[in-house]
Amino acid sequence: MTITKEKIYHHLTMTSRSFAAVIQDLDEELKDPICLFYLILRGLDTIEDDMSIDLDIKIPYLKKFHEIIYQKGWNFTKNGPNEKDRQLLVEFDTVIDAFLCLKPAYQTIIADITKQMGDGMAHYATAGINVETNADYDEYCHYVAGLVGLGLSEMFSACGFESPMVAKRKDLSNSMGLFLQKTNIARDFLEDLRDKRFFWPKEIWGRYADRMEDLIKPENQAKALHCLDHMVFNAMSHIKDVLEYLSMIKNQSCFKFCAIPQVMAIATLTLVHNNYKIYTHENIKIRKGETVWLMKEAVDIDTVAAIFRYYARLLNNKTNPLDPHFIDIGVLCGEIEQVCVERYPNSTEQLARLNAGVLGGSTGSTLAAAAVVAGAVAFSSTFA
Ligand code: D9A
Repeated sequence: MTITKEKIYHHLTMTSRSFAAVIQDLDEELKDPICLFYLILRGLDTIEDDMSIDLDIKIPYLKKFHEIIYQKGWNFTKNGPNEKDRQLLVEFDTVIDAFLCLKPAYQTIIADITKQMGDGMAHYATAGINVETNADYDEYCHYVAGLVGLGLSEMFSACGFESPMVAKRKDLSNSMGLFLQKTNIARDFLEDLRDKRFFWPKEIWGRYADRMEDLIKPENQAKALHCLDHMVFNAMSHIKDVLEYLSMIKNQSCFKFCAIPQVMAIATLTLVHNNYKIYTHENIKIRKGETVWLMKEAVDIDTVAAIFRYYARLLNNKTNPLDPHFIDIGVLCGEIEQVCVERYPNSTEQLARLNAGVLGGSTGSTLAAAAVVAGAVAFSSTFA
């Protein structure tokens, strides 16, 4: 048994860097179930992702994955040699052994979400990922990310750490996934374009270009930035739900587990906003020091609300006044500020502390201060 466990956490650290540490900080009751949920979803993803596997082979695996996780000894060697998490599937029998040791209640939640996600992926693999409208975009993100939020919420409520209301508010759980996924989709435009994966909805990019590929042409720079800011605006629509979800989470380890990815997302979205590098460079990431600062601060709802206010202000200041969504983004940022002041009044005091720390460099976050400078530079360049 302990041998299986070592293997599991080895796979976890191999597949994700910072998120592995966040999972390992969870209370004992949820650590293994959530680690295995993560690895199983990662396995499913690794089959879906691999364009070297023929569809007639791939689709049955996607549809049956929720049964495969109960089959002792199963593994998968059909991934191409360059697939990043190939080894996880080669040794998937170790994941299955550990999954079968979980309490049945957790097994059921994981299998149920895996079934729904596998069906969704099979559908998009067959029909092609054709994201026309904003509703299509929300639907796609629901299958690949919103369902994860739903499953985790069910686990939180099932173990009694959180109220049954957390599992009941599926709308809010869904938004937790959509905010993360949409931030990544905005950030990863170039990488996804290179891999011929088109996630941006035509309802948005169609206003700025005839073909999505045209966005990277230098002569279309202004339109491309307007389009990017529209994608940022679309992602921001989930922030109020995210804050409401986080305000329901009472268990300290669950709170940090949920809050850290969300504060990383708002920091990333702020970096992406009005940033032409999205179209010229892959791997746009927030600085390591900023990540460390966020992981340290995201401890309670008042501080998290302060972090959202902090980034909403930075983000708002980065909008080009000539951008078609200048006012829309301003209104959303104002609403975030308003909701926080109303529901989390102590966030004002936390915000003052964060600002003092960043400017004084006293939180050991000189890199966060650098982010302020970068924001100011980006702001001034909007007028250049
Ligand atoms: C999550 Cl079990 C994810 N996804 C994430 C990571 O956070 C969410 C995949 C599997 C699981 C959980 C997550 C965390 C906490 C609460 C959540 C939640 O809902 C209530 O999911 C919504 O991104 C992937 C999806 C977005 C598709 C769901 C965070 C993560 N961060 C990466 C950072 C990066 O740059 O990708 O994985 C990392 O640290 O490697």
